[in-house]
Amino acid sequence: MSRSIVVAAAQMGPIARNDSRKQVVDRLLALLHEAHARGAELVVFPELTLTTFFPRWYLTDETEIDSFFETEMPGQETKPLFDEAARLGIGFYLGYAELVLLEDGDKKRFNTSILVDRAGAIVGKYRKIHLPGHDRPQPGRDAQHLEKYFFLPGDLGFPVWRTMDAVMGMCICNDRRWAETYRVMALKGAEMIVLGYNTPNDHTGNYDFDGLSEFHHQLSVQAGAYQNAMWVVATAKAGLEEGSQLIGQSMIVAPSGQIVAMAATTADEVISARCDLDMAALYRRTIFDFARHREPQEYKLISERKGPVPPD
Ligand code: CDT
Repeated sequence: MSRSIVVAAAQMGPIARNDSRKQVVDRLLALLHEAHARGAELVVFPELTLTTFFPRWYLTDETEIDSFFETEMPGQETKPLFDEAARLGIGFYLGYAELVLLEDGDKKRFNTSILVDRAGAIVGKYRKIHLPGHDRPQPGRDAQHLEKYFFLPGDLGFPVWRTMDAVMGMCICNDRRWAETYRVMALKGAEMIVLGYNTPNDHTGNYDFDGLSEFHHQLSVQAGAYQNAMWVVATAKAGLEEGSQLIGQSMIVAPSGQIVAMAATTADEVISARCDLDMAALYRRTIFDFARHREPQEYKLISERKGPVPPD
C-alpha cells in the first residue's frame, strides 16, 4: 500500500510593520481552516511568518529589533495556532525570528523554523544556514537585505525527522538555492523538504537577474526535488510589503521535478496536493540510486573548500 500525505502550502500576502501578532495569527488560523477543509495533514507557513520582512531595514534600536523576535515557542500569541492545529489534527511548519537569551545576559538571534506534529508537539527545529545579503547597510540600495546583520548562521545542521509517517527535513528561503541543502538531507533519507521564503524581486539590485526571480525560484526548487528524489513544499510571503515586492509562486514539487500545485496570487492563498511518499523511493531505486551511483571520494572539495580557486 502506498504512503501518502496531503500537504498544504499556506502562502501569505504582505504583513505591515505595525501589524500585531494577533492580527497575523488570526490570518494563520484562517489559512489553517482552509487547509483543513482541503484535507491537509501538514500545513507549511512562510519564513519569518509572524512579522513583516524586517531585514529590509537597518534597525539599531535594540528594543525595536527585539520586537520582531520570539523568545519562546509557542508564546502567548502563537499558542492559539498550536491549540487549533492540534484540535484539527494538522501538523505545521512555521518560520519565525528566534531570540535566545543567554545566562550571561548576551543574546543570539536566528532565522528559525519548527516542525510541529499532528498532536501539537514540536518535533524539530532548524536554524537557517545560508544567510543572504549583508552585515551592514549597502549604500545606494532602496531596500537593504541585512540577514547577516540580524542573524547568526544556523548551528543545528540539516537534521531530518521521522514524523507524520514520513522522513522530513526543513530549510529556509535562500537555502533552497544551494544544492548541498537538499543533498545532505537526501543522504539522511528525507522524502520531503518543507520551507518558507521571502524573496524580494529586486534582491540582487541587477535588473537582468531580478527579472528572472520567479524563474530562479522554480529552477532551484524543481532541481532540488528531482536531483534528490524528494518532495519539496515551498511557501512564500508575497505581495507588496512596505514598498518591497515579494514574489509569490508557492509550490509543491514532486520527486519527478514536476510542479503539482502553484499559487496563482500574491495574497493569502492555500494550495494543496496529495503527495505519494513512495514516489521518492521509486526515483531512488532507479536514476538516483545514491548507494549504487554516487562517487563521494570525488566530492571531497565540496566540504573542504568554501569558494572557488581557479587554476593559475
Ligand atoms: N529571505 C531570503 O533568504 N531571501 C533571498 C533573497 C535575498 S538575497 C539578497 C532568497 O534567496 O530568496
